[in-house]
Amino acid sequence: MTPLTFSPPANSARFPANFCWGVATAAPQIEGAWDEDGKGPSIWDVFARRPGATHGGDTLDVACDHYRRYETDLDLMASLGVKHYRLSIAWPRIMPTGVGTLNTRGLDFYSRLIDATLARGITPWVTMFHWDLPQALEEQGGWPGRHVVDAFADYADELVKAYGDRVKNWITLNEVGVFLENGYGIGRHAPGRKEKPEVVNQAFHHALLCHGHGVRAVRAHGGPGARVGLTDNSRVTIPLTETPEDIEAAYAQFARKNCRILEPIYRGNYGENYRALTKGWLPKTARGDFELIAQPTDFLGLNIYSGECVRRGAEGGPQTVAYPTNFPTADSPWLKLNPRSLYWGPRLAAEVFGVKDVVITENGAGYDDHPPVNGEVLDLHRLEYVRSCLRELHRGIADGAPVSGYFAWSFMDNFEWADGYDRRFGLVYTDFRTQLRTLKASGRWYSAVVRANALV
Ligand code: PNW
Repeated sequence: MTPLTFSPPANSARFPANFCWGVATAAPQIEGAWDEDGKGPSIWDVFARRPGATHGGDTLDVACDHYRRYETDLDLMASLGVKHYRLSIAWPRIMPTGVGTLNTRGLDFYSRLIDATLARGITPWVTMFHWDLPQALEEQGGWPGRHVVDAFADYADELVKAYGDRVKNWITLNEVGVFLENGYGIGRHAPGRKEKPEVVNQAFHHALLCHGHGVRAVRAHGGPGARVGLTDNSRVTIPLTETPEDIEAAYAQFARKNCRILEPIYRGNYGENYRALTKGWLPKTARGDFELIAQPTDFLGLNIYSGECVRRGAEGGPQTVAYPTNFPTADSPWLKLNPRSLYWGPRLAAEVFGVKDVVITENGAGYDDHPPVNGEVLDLHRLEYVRSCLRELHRGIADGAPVSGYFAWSFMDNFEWADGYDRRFGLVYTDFRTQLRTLKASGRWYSAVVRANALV
């Protein structure tokens, strides 16, 4: 038999020209140097010290020591061929108590980091807030209090004034739903509070206002070509069967499940779904709130790891179908391995809320990888899952989903919040004792995908 020829990549696996391939991290998860150069404590610095708050009592004190090692970390990133890097700025480095005097040494650090990124031909995408609220603001009531909004407005102005000449891609807040539900609802994340739903929903309103101020700040000081969006962990509702009935059910359920964030941002009000959820209760608002919240943005960032399955129920309405308890997950039990979420997430955002440009700002898988053997970490589980996710993302783009970029979470293993250093999401393995970095099999594969602009 004549041998088959294979000339990768197949056309069916190509991504659009100019597709943005990147990697993502967040300041509190990688930087360490928690009290250096004038940085104030964040709610996570304080929370992690509470007995039992994190796995093994892990703290953010050292993390990946990226504050000192950023040059070599960026060298490694550049060697992968990645051209976009999503990073976050630690508010308590810029304003140690959340308000007032700027900390010059903190400002200088990010100035050097941004320059070092650009010097390697990598475009920075900067998240203004990735969960590390200055502890001083928490002591005045935290997110449920409206003072956070004024503080954030000043902070956002200062960031865009300081870096807007070099940073053109801004993300206001990361995953409002996760940091508020976990931090103020169930108490699993900082600051560890368990408040009534009304208090949590009021905090949501304040976070939306902060998003609005982030957009306002970018429009005011961002200069030519500046773009801004929110990053949301929208609940992705996957039609159990891709038939008209189940797809319709998935659309209805998507609108309901995401009504606290996407309704006010894309429709400028708390609508029917919101009132149904809160049984008519509405947050305290002030004049002008919705003008601020619903300002047009340039893209929606979606962090997609998983999704829930929806079908048309017996009564004709949408029904979420629970996963069986033995449905496959990553080592993070919440991460049900359902790659179809990457097909449906962008489509639903576009078709239900009219989003014109979606950027996948995080996707990945948390596993307890084994330490390197002969310099290799063979994380085939992560590689295969992320590959399946990209296959579905590609199918979505082919069907018209407006997706312009994808960031892998995460560049390197880091502080995984309540799971501490136990749970790894990196394309690069971090030895937290020696700070040695080892590129995993998934990282080598991802680099090939980025270089080919195609699935390989
Ligand atoms: C995101 N869930 O968090 C965060 O943006 C990252 O900082 C984090 O490291 C990463 O995903 C991995 O966890 C999430 O329970 C935390 O569905 C929890 C959930 C989703 C995202």
